Amino acid sequence: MKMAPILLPLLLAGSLAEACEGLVVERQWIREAPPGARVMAGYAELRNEASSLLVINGVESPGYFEHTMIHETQLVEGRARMAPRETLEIAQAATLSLAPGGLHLMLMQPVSDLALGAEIPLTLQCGESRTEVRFLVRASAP
Ligand SMILES: [Cu+2]
Repeated sequence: MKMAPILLPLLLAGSLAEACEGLVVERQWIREAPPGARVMAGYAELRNEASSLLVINGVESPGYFEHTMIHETQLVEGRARMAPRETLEIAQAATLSLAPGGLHLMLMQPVSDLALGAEIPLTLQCGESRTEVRFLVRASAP
């Protein structure tokens, strides 16, 4: 195992940030988009199993999307509009749904077209903590 001394520092560097305490992500998916699409959206069920409020304050997907944000779709005078959200707050033992027509992860400027069935890593940020989850590219909700 001559490679071990080289690989070990890389593995340690990648795991320096602790995972978001109590965060459980389920049914996560990214809606398939036509080739050349500049904007995609990610959805999931976020559950807080910690004993305190969980605050998510960012999302990123380096290598897959140039720019990512938390968004909320709201009906304003009968029209759907998207607005950025700084944080998602999830009460103890609560589940927050990111779903079409509501809260979502706005995934902009994909580095390349994402094929149906691809698994894309997204990192959710909770203060200094980070949880990486692989989102499946699907045509519709799981
Ligand atoms: Cu959006």
